[in-house]
Amino acid sequence: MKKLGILAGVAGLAVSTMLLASGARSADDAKLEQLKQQGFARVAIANEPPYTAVAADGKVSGAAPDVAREIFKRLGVNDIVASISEYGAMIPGLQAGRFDVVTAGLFMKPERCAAVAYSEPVLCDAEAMLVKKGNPKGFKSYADIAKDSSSTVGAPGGGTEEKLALNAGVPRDRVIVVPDGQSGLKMVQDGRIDAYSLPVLSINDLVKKANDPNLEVIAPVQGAPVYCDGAAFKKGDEALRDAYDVELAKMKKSGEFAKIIEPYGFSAKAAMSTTREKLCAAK
Ligand code: 6CS
Repeated sequence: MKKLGILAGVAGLAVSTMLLASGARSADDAKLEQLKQQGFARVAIANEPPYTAVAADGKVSGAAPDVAREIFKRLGVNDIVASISEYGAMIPGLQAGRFDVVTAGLFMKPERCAAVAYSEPVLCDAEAMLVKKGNPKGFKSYADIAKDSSSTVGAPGGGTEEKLALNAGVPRDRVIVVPDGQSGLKMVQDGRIDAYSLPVLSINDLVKKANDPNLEVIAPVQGAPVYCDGAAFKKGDEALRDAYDVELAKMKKSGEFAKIIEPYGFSAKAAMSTTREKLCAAK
């Protein structure tokens, strides 16, 4: 997997300036033209299957990058180059120009919708918790964890589950930031945290691969909404986002969208039954 240095950023800037001088219709068109010249779009991912995955040989897959790769191809951008990022660092990285787009299952929520330009919905999922077999502390919700002063829950830094646990009243020192799925799984197995929370499909993927009879999945987490992500573009790149949405809508209509995401366990119907407007307005 290639990481991009300052050079790519500087080259991108030079290309944009040249294209604007060449009469590209607007700065927005220049962005798509810049990506076409660059030959790839720099995407932020988390490496959390089935949303995003990086194989040992660096090959990037997962429902979010696969949809993005196909759409960018249709826009004339031949490939995507992925960088792994913590969820909490994705939006700052996008705003700093380190990525061209976040395609990682970054769920739409009002505060994120205010910070980026989301595409229409792509991947929807409920929340889950991984616990020891038998769910010894009887967790059904984040509030249950809050009520038990000896309990801890692990979640991604800057992620939705961390926010949900804190908002449910779990004190900061009992919400443990966990860098990735494998670490979260091990921490539950070793009893270092009482629960590890990720979206349902991510937890199910971890449990399937762990093949450990001493684990149990609580899904859905009571009181937690079903979220949907979208591709997240930098504010100012709305024309690129709109071009992306045109292709996404065509793929949803033709069935090609379902063909990409449903083998990963996602529902095309769920994404097609809601909109960015509704998700960004959700309380
Ligand atoms: O959007 C988020 O914050 C969450 N999305 C996924 C796919 N995994 C965990 C993360 O917290």
